[in-house]
Amino acid sequence: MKITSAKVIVCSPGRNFVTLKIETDQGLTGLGDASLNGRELSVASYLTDHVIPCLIGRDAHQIEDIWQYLYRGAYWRRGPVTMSAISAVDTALWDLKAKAAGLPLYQLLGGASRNGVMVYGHANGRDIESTVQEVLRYKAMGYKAIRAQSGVPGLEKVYGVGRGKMQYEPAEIGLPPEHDWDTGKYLRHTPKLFDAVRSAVGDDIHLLHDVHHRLTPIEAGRLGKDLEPYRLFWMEDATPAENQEAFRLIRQHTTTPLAVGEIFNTIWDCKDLIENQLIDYIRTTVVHAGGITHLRRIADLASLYQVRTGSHGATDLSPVCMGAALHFDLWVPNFGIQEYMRHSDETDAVFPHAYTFKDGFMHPGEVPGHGVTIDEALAAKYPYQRAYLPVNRLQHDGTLWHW
Ligand code: GCO
Ligand code: MG
Repeated sequence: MKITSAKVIVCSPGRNFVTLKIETDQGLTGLGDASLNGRELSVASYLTDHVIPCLIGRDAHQIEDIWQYLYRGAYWRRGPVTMSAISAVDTALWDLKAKAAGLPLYQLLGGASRNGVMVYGHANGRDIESTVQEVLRYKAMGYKAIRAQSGVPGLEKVYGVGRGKMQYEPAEIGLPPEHDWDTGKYLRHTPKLFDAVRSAVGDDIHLLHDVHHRLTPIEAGRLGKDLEPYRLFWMEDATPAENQEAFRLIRQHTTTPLAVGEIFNTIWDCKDLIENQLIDYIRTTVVHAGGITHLRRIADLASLYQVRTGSHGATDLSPVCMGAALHFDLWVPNFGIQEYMRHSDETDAVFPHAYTFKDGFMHPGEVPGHGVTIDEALAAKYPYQRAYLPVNRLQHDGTLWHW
């Protein structure tokens, strides 16, 4: 099965997405997600200018060799732009191989290890009361696991508190908006939030929280300790992870489970975290961590240390990534949970898909491939719009902080 052509489709049905479409001499096409929030055009250019010319004429079945060719062969390794591009190629090739076999992708990985994929949804509110109401609304929709984020008194905007009801979308059209941050206010508020949420929702629902890289290791240790009575499923991105050793300090202070990895793009970003058992969940995902081929390697390393998967699944990852991730999740032995932030109706219309949600679980469907397609004519009606994630500054003196 020879690759005859490939192209990049950039569209913005409510937000920007980059999609790679590969065509073969057998008439089959494969799709891969290459979306990188706020840096979309760099990945599009990397693919169009540097990757696609090297793909033409290759055997689409040689997924591993093409992966190594694009990773080792580039000489320059890793990084989100490169790895998102490699991910898109890898996802499209797995889609093609599964279509050629006439099987849903999870069957090629080794078949289903479970009946469905437990997902967590996002409940967020401006204050504790409205967040509690949102958590109850998600519970009523059937979710077994819910992430809770709330506005913090004295801060104008806080990560996780969205505009829409079902879609949290932090990127804004234009240049990066600026948010303010105060660690003390956040640390005083968050245990109160979970006290209220846990007593309203009962013991049977898994609760999650995203710190979004804002704390130092010792502050994260303190928050983890303060949240222990509420039995969180995980505390996410408690501190920036460039220094993997930083997590040792958090671990020494709390039994709240730790999740990290949505901005990682290779196994090297999480190797020490996993081998030293400093985390409980690894959040690397298909689109940013080298596709199915590389994610499988990360999950296998993690399985040696009882670290489970918890793939990133925000709305800035397209339905193509979501579909591929669900096939991966259905198979991967050390599955933990999958994030599921629903896409807007416009996005869903551009990317028809086979995956479904029922009672807190998702299933990728039985369509050959990963089960997600693109309506190119509709996509063309939504041209790219420049948009950026916010930046954060400390409230008391304006120092640029982690967003
Ligand atoms: C999450 C993430 C997202 C990111 C977003 C950035 O846990 O879902 O933290 O909300 O902020 O994906 O592009
Ligand atoms: Mg996160």
